[in-house]
Amino acid sequence: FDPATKSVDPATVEMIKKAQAAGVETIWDRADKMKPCPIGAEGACCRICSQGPCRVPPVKKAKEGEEQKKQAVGLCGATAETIVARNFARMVCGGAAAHNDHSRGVAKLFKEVAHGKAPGYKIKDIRKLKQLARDYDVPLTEGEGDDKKSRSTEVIAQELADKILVEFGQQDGELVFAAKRPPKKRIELWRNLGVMPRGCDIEIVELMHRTHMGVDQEYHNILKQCTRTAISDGWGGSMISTDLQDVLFGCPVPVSGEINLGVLKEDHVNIIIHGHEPVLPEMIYVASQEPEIVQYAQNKGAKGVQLAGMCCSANELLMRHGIPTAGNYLQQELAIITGAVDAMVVDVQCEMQSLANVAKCYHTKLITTDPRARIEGETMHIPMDEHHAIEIARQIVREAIDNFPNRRAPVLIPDIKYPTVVGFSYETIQYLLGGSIRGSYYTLNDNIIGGRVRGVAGVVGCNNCRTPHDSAHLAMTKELLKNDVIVLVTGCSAMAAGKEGLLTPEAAVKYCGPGLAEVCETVGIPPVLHMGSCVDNSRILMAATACVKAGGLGSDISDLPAAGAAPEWMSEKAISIGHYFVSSGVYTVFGGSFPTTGSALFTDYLFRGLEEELGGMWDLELDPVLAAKKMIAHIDKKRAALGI
Ligand code: BF8
Ligand code: SF4
Repeated sequence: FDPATKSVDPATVEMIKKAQAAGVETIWDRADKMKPCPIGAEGACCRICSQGPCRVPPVKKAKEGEEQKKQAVGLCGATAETIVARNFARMVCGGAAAHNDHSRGVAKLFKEVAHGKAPGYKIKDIRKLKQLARDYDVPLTEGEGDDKKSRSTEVIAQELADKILVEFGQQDGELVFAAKRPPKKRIELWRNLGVMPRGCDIEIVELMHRTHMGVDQEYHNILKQCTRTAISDGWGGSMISTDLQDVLFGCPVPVSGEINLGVLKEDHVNIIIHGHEPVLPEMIYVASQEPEIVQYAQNKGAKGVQLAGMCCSANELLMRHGIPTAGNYLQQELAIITGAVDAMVVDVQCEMQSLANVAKCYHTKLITTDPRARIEGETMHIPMDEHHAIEIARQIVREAIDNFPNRRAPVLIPDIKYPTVVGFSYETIQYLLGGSIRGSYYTLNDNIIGGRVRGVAGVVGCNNCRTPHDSAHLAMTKELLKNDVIVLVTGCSAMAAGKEGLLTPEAAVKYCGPGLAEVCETVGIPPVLHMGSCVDNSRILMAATACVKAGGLGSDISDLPAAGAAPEWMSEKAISIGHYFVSSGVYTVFGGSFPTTGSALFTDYLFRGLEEELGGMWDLELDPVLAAKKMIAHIDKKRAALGI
């Protein structure tokens, strides 16, 4: 195959060529050989019991004179609707479980830090800690009258940690953020529909149960529990991780950085931090800067230690420390193929098993760090333990340094990187907008009402090797900008934007319509705002809520001139995220393929039926520019309803 057809990113194309020349297999080689099963791709294959797999692909309408074929059902009688809905539900489960389990780890670390049992970590953002304490009804003061005094940070954090940890295993009641943070109307809607989540784990377990053989076999009812589960992700686990990570590691503020494989340095020890949880990477960052470590690297002939991120760990490190990003999901094998990576450190999620093989072709040490995620053929496993995190981090960095003299393949680092300005947390946007009338998001609303900004779009999610790498993110984002729609990005989409130079204030003049360009220039922001990793999609929920609360744009998220998209999605997490956006009232369009097309009825329910219930709905559009146009049409529909 021609590498130029696989990506619009020149650094990626250059490295695929290098891989081909060296005979190293990458995901694109495998994709060429393996075509997806068409029945499975539509969600129309049930394999949840051993009487199957039962395949129930849609039947074509008979031509005149032909006999109409009957739609197949599973051996147990399960209809296409039930089978497709169950498969969709289990994707929501997988995605929500990934986020909520990540979150649990952060909450447990937070408790250890609060008790002073995790050396090296500390509570960095006291303001945000206090905000959380207010949400969870943890008092900030004690005593009465003249005896009233502030409680210590530690005491507040200890009580807060216990209250948050309870939410993971909570059996009934309501998740605090879901019941307190969204607009009032949304909270009432969820309560009336019976989809307010009770806890972070219970919704996933119940949905797994209900999609077991012979349980819930009515697709509306299955979807209802999907909604509850997805909300427990977006307004539960994901939001808890974002907030606690900010408390522990600092709430992001604007910071500049660089992105693409060109951030690797031939004369430095290069360490790629790949995965999702910032807990250990924060310590690796500290260790890599220690004078003894730098000296150790120099003793081995390197000029220093270069950390670079990959996937969502990259977003976490870039947003908080300006550590450069090597690339997004589809670039993970390619980073090793540069021949310059001395260690790739992985934890959980989105790590290809093929990394072990690629690493073997080079000198790279593939170091797994999470007992939940081992990779056959890994070079070594150094398990994270928050009580000894700094020592573990030092050990990892030393392993990389020790490996520097072992480089053997010719090193080729593409000379391609782009500057970025990132760090747009919900709080930072509020600060930058700065207006004092009715809360500062009113400044944004004012620009939307005045028409300079037509609307807001979230463009998020993965890369997918079935779509030319980054192409859909970029085509969609540029179409939105041209039409004065401001774009919020996270995950691999944010990195695609960064590599194209869209995360710079200069991009405003180059890509935006006149209204949006003027607003960005006045405020001094890029037209595409990097809000973080995939758990940080919760920041987008908070920004949307702030727009509603600032006034002038209706009374619920579903009233906003806003839309969401994941044009290159691939993971179950993306489905859970998509569904919590839909459940929060957002029109959400995916690209590539959609895993429910095996049932026209169920798909129609997701794409049209849900609008009436939730105010948000799903869509599928393969052409990213057309998808952007659909988002703009939705934005215009909402503007018309608001009379603006
Ligand atoms: O959580 S966008 S490919 S890296 S799943 Fe994975 Fe998708 Fe990238 Fe981050 Ni999110
Ligand atoms: Fe087939 Fe029903 Fe078993 Fe699914 S649950 S595999 S449809 S018999």
